[in-house]
Amino acid sequence: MEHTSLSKETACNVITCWAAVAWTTNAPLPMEIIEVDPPKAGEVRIKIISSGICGTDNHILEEKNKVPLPAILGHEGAGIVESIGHGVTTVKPGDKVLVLPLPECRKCIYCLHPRGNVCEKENVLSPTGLMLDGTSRFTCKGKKIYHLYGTSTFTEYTVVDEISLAKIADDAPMDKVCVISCEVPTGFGAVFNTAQVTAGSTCLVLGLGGIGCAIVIACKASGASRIIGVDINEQKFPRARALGATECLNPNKLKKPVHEVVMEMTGIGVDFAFEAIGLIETMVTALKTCHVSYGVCVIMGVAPSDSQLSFDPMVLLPGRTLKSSIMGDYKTRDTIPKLVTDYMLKKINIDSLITHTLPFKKINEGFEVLRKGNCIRCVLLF
Ligand code: PAD
Ligand code: ZN
Repeated sequence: MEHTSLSKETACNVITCWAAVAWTTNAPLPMEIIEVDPPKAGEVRIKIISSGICGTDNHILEEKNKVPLPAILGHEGAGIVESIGHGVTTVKPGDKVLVLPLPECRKCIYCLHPRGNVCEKENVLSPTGLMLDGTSRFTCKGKKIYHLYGTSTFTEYTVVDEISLAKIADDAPMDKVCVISCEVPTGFGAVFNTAQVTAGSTCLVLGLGGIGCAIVIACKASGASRIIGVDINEQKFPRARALGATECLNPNKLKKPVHEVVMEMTGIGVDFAFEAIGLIETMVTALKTCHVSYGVCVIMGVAPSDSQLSFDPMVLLPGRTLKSSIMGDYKTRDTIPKLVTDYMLKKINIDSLITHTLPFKKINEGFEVLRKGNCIRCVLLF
């Protein structure tokens, strides 16, 4: 038998449950009854307990980033293992887990490289929306529904490959730790791993949403003496200031372009600039705002599908560095459980990154408050 499990009532059976199905873009997500197949070999079925709404989910719904549809979105989730497929060894039913939008197979050349974190098993640049065996575990109204980045958390139950899961501590607070699936490692890793921000440095953070605010926290923890935050939505400023931003700018209220204003404010440009919006114009702004000789620009924002980044190469020639990373350069399965433990030991604070919680069925309200409100991260509770 291919499927083995300890959860006797539901294991081996198709589960019928509620999910928010993205049939199309630029429309609210309808709640639908879906069927979730049992996990096949190497797969795990999870009952989702909480899920964050990430800017990337919003980009997909606003059609900026293309993925196969209809799909169940959401990639930042905490849950409990309901059943496991044949050969799964690292988790068992009842375990608390985080889903990982970037898997770690620990066998491919990327995973075995000391710095590699983009496992070759997941095609991050062109997502298939399917499990590793090339099929889907979701159906709705007789139609196949795609997965998202091997995760899909806007559903009461999901199925993921074992390599896209991290077992976390049994006493982890499940209403909070979902943001350690994506928001926290992306922002913290951008600062600690990708940029390696130094004490006393000046940092610029473009975009003060979930990722930008996680970057602000990590810049402060690294000892940055000046952290300039930029956002067109001033409702984001109070939280960013509370987390460590020393100044906040609204580009729409400036008489000059942001890079000129920051050059004047600093005299020489910033040591580190982070783009956490996902627009090519602000990526170029981040690059031009760095110190001409030793400035480091890190792009975290996901640019619209098929867009092209263009700038005068002389901007780089004197020595500026342009970098980028996914999930903060962390090896996900190895590091994310440690971030959960660090949080539980109060070594890192993630509570201030969660500004809103809503019941799962109010997911569309969550997207609204992310788009227009003072939301840093909205966590859906199931
Ligand atoms: P978010 O929607 O919470 O934050 C984006 C912020 O940018 C909001 O506060 C907006 O008001 C602000 N903004 C929008 N346009 C502008 C503008 N023109 N100038 C200044 N500010 C603006 O999203 P998020 O923080 O969850 O995600 C931010 C980006 O990071 C987004 O592109 C997302 O796709 C990307 C991301 N990358 C990774 C990765 O691993 N690299 C992981 C997760 C998210
Ligand atoms: Zn994300």
